[in-house]
Amino acid sequence: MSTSVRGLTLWYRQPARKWVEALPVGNGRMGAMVFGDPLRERLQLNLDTFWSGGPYDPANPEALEHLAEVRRLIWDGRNAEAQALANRHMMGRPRNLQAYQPLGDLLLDLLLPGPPDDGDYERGLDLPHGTAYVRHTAGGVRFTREAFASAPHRAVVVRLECARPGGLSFDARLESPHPSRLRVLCGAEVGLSGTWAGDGPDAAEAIGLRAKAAGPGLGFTVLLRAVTEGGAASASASGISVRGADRATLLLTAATTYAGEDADLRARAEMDGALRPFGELLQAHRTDHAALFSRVALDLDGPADGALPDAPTDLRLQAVREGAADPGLAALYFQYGRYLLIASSRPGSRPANLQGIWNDNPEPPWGSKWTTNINTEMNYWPAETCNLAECHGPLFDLLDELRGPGRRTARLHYGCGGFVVHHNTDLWGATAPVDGAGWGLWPTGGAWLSLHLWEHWLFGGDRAFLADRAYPVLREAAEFLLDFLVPDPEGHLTTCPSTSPENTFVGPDGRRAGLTYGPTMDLSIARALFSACEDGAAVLGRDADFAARCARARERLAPLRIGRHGQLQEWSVDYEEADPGHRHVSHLFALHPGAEVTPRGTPALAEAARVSLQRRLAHGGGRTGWSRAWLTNLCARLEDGDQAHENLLALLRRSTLDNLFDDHPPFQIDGNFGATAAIAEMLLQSHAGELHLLPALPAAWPAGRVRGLRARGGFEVDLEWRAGRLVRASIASSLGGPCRLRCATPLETDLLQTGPGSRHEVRAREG
Ligand code: FUC
Repeated sequence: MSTSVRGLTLWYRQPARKWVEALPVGNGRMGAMVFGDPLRERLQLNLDTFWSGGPYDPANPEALEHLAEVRRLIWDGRNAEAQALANRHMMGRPRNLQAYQPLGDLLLDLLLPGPPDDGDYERGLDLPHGTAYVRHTAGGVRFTREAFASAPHRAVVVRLECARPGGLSFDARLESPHPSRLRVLCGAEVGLSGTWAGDGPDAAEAIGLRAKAAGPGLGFTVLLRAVTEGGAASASASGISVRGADRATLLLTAATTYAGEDADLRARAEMDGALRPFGELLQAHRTDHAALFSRVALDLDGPADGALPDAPTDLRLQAVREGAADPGLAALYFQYGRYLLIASSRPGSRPANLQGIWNDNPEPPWGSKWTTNINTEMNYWPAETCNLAECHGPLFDLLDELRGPGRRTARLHYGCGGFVVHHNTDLWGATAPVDGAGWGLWPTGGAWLSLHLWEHWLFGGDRAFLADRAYPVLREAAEFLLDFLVPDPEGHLTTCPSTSPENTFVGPDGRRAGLTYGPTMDLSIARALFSACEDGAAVLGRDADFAARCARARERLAPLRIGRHGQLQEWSVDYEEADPGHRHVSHLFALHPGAEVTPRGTPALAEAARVSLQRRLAHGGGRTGWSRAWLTNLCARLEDGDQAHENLLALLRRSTLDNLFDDHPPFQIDGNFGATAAIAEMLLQSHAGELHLLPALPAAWPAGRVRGLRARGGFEVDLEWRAGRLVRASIASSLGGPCRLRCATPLETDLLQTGPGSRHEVRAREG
């Protein structure tokens, strides 16, 4: 294997003993975790539409009658009482949402000619090809396996090969934690069909699960088909047996009843589509995967003291945990983030949830759902900059689906038009406030999600997308806020009730609370949303009156404020922070992912943001993986490359599992995506109306190259740098128009006049 391919491979000298050591493959819809044991292979399987429960709407018709009183208590500074009242009357019913479910397992018992030979084992995940592999010998005979999830053929494919003709024998089984039954469908095919286990207390008890919803749960079907070359395959009630084959291909397809379809028929149709020669499946998968993956290349060079760049990934990571510098590992982590987004979010699939699409637990942490007060958005931070704009699509589909229930929640809970989404949602489109008022009564989730549509437009400049897809959603999110905003005691417009996600303060009554008015994040989101509506309406030449309303409201919003510690205030009132090291840094939204605060545009506020960030860190902040990833992005936006790098190192050292999954703990995928975005943000920024090249280059990466990063305005950028200075940049424009450049290295020019389809080479100025 060439070093460059190995450089983009996660690899190990032993099989996975635990789920978080297994390696993920996915096609957006289906996911599998590949363990790689020579004797007993396990692929733990997921399908994006397999969730607990059934259709429901937690919106609470009683909420509205208590709104005025909750607001009054907040204006009176009785925040804890307001929160208690809201907890009693304003929360969704039920209070907890449904959870993403594991589908089952493919288990292979291999009949080897002898015990696996010592020291001749390797498994890995080849990121450029999108395949997991296992290679080993047993009794001197070489065995190889390859697994991938094909998006074009909508199937998980496992290929088994053996160097000795006729030497391949194994038994394949399907299992599920949910009540299910296996059927023989033909000579070499079995099907496992079942229903979500929480469907009835008996079934739930059987796997130790609380029954969560009455009514029928989702049904599912997994089909397994063996195609052998040489030897024979036979299906029985216990699975498929393959004996004496040279090679075998296993095909897995799956479906649920979520879309109202018959799962058997749907899985059958998918299997019919996937029944192609292995070579054709592999070729189609590689072409499809590479079309996305290969758009971006990154090499980071720098001091690598103590690094083990040629060692297996777990040992390489361990060296970093023990203090090694390893720029190549950061580059691998970056590409892994891109790989994970490709694998968990594809056109037509559900968006990546808290665990992407990989979950083995019927009671996963936080339901493995979509948490919209940071986690879901963070999952999509790399989508545009890291050249995977298509992978953003599932998030837009989710937003479309949430608008219906979100309108109902807006009306029932607040008497408002437009649509609202609170801090969590699930497969059934729940939009009501849930869990507890201190976290859940946060009405700006829909507005934040909608801004992702605006970003997609800013990067790609697709006018039809803006007109048909983005603007109508942005407008409706803004309509909710226009109705919901109320004057605060100073006469500014504000959100009330709301919370600064998950953080608490000491209220004027001396009691700790989370519920208040005007958390800074809400106001920044509102400003960004109103601006997007104003700009969108102007581009499209429509809705002048509505845009004017947005502008008037925006001007009346409470401004960003600097508080008693010199920090960017987290709430409209400069409360005493109950937990100054809290993991959320919501009040810094204006710096990232927002663009309201920039070092040159608003230096005083940028300095206050820096103080806030330092305060969080000084009090033990950044404890979770995603929190670290956010801090890394924020440092990049402050153009502090060394601080950004330190946070990235902390993420690798303290919050990264051996399979390079982000560790909240437990595993949560947002940190992978957030850090991937942060690395891009360290190399290129475009949120301030110019292309800033190498805005936050750390001393740890003095030399490197990147190809294919995207910037707002339809630009694609390649960069090369040495000794901490830019050597050359190549900028391709899809839309044309002026392009202003900024770089710490003086450039030959800082203004390009681009045309659609043009490419421009820019070099550092001599001398
Ligand atoms: C938010 C965070 C937690 C966790 C959960 C899924 O509640 O505060 O840390 O990430 O989402």
